[in-house]
Amino acid sequence: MKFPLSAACVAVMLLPAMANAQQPASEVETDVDEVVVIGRSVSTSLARIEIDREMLVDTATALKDIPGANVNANGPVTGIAQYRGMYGDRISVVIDHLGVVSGGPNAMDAPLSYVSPMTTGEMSVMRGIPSVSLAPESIGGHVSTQLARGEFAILEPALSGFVGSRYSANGNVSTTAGRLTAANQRHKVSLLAEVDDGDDIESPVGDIRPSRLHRERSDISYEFAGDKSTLLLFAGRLETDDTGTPSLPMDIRYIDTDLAGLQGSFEVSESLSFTGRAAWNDVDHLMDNFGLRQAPMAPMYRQNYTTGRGVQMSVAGTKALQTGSLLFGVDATTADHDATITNPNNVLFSVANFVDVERDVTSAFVEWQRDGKRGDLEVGVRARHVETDSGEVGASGMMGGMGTNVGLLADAFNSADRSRSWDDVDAVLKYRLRVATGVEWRFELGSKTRAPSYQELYLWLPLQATGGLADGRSYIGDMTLDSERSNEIAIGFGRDVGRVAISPQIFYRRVDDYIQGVPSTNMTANMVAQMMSGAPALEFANVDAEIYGADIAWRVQLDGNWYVDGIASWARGKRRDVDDDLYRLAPPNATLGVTWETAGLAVSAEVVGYAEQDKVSTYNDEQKTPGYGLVNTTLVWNPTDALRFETRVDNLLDKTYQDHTAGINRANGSDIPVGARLYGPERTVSAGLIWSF
Ligand SMILES: [Cu+2]
Repeated sequence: MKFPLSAACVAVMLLPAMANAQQPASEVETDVDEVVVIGRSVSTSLARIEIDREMLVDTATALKDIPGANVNANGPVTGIAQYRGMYGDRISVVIDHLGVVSGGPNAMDAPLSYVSPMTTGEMSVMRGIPSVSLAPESIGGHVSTQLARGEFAILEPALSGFVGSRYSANGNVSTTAGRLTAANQRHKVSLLAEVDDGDDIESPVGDIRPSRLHRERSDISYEFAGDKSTLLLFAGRLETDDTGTPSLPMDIRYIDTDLAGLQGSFEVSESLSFTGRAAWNDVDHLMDNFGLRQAPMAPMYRQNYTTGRGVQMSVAGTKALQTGSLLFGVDATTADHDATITNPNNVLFSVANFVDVERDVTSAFVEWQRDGKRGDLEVGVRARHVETDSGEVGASGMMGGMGTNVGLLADAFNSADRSRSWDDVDAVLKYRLRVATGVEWRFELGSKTRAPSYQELYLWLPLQATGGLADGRSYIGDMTLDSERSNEIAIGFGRDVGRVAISPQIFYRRVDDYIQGVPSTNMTANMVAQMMSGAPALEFANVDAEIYGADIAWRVQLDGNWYVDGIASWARGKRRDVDDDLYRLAPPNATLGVTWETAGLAVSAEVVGYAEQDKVSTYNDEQKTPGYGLVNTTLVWNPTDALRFETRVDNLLDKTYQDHTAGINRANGSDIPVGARLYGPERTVSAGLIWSF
């Protein structure tokens, strides 16, 4: 791991090291070598990317450089993490070790939208099955990010930081950020700020409207590093304004989020230490279907004001054993959600979309890790209790039969018992066998669960508020849903000897009670959905599914300055109970890069190939997507230690292509027809300059 060497830093790094309790220290040290120059790394366990070095606007985009991972992008800064065929709420995403409560029922503020790229340090994805200690709910995968809050002083108190800006000609997209850190060896105060801005992006077939963006993110923090204890206090703010989400029925008018938290660690003795964490966030969000895209007729204007707020807390202990360690902990999260749809042209129209929705999670885990001479073992169990509830809903201002039917749906919802709870146990077993120096095998077994999301339970009126599915269909929830259970096996191989590093893995996930939409049998809901959207409703239901596939990262050092590297990912998802494919899986894809680097200069070219995605779901009429290949180039030049100059050309050959996971255009007035899959950006030249001090 690339930890700064100062004692203070080591002390501060206790925090992540303990949260990474998840991966024992020995594992980190002996992991297959990871050199992070531009983008990809080869790793058998934790695949990392240094986000602040990537020329990105949406941090989630970097997932495409991690084997098995991808992103469902509904707009320029709304990337939803996908890993091995699962996405959305199935993937745990943490910022500084804790989750964040999204305020948008369509994940317009997906967790990764809270980490602006230039002020984010590392993003890592746990390859394979996430350890139970990593997060309360992590059925599909675990993505960890950290804000880059600077370092403690090594000797004298000092000021440090950076200012930098990146600019892309396509859409005038800019990211500008700075950090100022005042620190001595024990105390550190850090200020971070980033502004991301852009107009509509151009594709070879025309402008993608609306794809403009504006996001401001700031964070102030204080850190203390003692001999036996550490403390971090932070407060931050995210303001996203007038940002397009063309794959969704509405666009972001604003997302205003306050975030705050504290984390501390304490070493009780040489062999026992504790970490405590708490974070709070509060989201105010407005979206509409008329402000940024071509507006519909006056009676069809819709805006949705939504809020989300919650607290996440955890206390965890690490006990060093003679050969290994024991981790244990408890955590609790609360999340509240409300959403109200109105029409500014009709004061009578109002839909209580979500009312006083609560989703609270408490859980406890134990994880035992044994470090053997040749083999390391990890056994973890987590028990989890999830409670949800919703207030009474209703709607007004709808005429005739529509009003009557909506009233019937509201009455049925309000008279049902809406208070639900689920008790589940997750278990993970991992074994790593070192065959020889730099060569290892990994065997992982997991049984992971997920209780339903609030949308899957409490969407009472057929709407597209589905956590960002963006399939254009209206859904209703089902308050009787069971938890999903995914029984999984993953087998991996790692070899890092001489010039060649390689880390292939294969996996199989058998998911019982997998939650997805099925045609609704609710006649009233179908009538309402037909009138509002022209198609009957889908209803969230427990079905059975399986996902299998393989992914690999590799790298070959050719000589002193040259290397080639790449990743490849393949995931296939099917229903087991009927003959259908799972929705919105990234097609098989591979990236091949060639890099030439010296001390101050690195030049890289890559070919990115995506196969056709013809394994599409019929239940929601998913469209197939043709395959494509792209060429991108990057140049990074450090004329001095303090200066970093970057330039990048994306889609060098100006190919016309469609990214399967970017979704379908839902916005009128774009150059891309409504109902057509969104096109990728045309040739895009970017440049950036960063000065560190
Ligand atoms: Cu929204």
